[in-house]
Amino acid sequence: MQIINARLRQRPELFSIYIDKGRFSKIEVQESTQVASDNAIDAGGNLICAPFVEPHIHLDAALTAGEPEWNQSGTLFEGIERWRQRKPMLNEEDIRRRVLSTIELLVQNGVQAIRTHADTTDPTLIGVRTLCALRDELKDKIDLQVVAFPQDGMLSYPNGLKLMEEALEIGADVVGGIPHFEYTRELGEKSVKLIIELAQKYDRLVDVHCDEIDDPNSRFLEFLAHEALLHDMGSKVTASHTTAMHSYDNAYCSKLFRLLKNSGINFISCPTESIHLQGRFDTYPKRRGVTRVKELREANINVCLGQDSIFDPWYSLGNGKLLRTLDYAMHICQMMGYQDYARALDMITDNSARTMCLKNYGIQEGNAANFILLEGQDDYSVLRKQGEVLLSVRRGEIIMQRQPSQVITPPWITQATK
Ligand code: 17E
Ligand code: FE2
Repeated sequence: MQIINARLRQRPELFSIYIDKGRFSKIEVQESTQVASDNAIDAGGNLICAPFVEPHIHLDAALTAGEPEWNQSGTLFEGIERWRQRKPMLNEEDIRRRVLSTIELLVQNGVQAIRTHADTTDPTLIGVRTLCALRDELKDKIDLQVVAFPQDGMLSYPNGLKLMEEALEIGADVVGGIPHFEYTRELGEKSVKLIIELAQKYDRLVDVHCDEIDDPNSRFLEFLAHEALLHDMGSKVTASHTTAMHSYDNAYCSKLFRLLKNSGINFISCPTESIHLQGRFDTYPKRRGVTRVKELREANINVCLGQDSIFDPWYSLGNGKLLRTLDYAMHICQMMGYQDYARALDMITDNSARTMCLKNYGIQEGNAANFILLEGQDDYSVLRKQGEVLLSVRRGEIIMQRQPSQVITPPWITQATK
């Protein structure tokens, strides 16, 4: 396979990209625009980019909004309650159908790697079983990581710890947790210690729903980061959401950032989800409840973005488009400075790949030939246009292709802009 007239991020030139046996074999600068031929894909001057990565989504709950009841208050806590009502109705067929249509939506929008949470606070563990089975079945098509996630609490749900361990025996890739939702602070801290112990015992990654609340006193993040530092496993540990950080005192935050940096842990923010679920107990002024993405980036701490939900008890919109999630983040976290545009796409590509510890990721000779083609000739135009993903190639094979949309405008404007 050969791609011609391609642009790469942060490079003004046109490139030809050659693929052999599923790998990038040669990437070279073109002297001028090449004429399209039958055996090459013409990128038309558009941007070739590493595939989008979805590092945080709950596929087990996707497409269940309103079943059996709608989340009326819009809070995280009512979402958990509505999901608790839905859980007894789960079965393999139901989960497979919803997960596969959500993955299809993600693939249509340029995603090639997904980290999904699977609720372990269900005595049947049907979500964990089904998602681990799908991960294995789809392993040549998409990278799927499964987080064993104790939605109702690892230590506050009957047999929660035993179920977590069973999920790891079944084969979940990542140990999850929800310390801010455990009944007490002590249980929350104890749960974090256990998460780290389990990750070491089973040699797994860690991704904790951490301080997903507007309470400025929810400080499990410092505990998690310290544990990661102590055991020298920061690169394998992720703190998701950390929305309480929005409400932390600035002086505390300044001290906290030193630990965060030293620990080397990763962060995932889900800006569309958090702007919707948080701030619900405020009147006005109303907090945004999104973690300090801009400040984390400025401190050179790895931070990436996820969608969290697609039509589930917590969030009833969502369309699989990470460019939309990124657009929200740039608005909510006020990241529209000149330098921000150059680095924005990192938050749905490279940074997420690093969080998931993906190997072989990126457009580089020798790496697996995984990439997408975006509408726009550079980062800035892609971000501003919010265009479609035109092509997705995995190991040298096309897995998704879209015709660019054509718009017909009236002659008075066509002539005026000539
Ligand atoms: N569960 C949770 O604890 N938090 C969330 N944001 C979602 C599920 C979607
Ligand atoms: Fe989540």
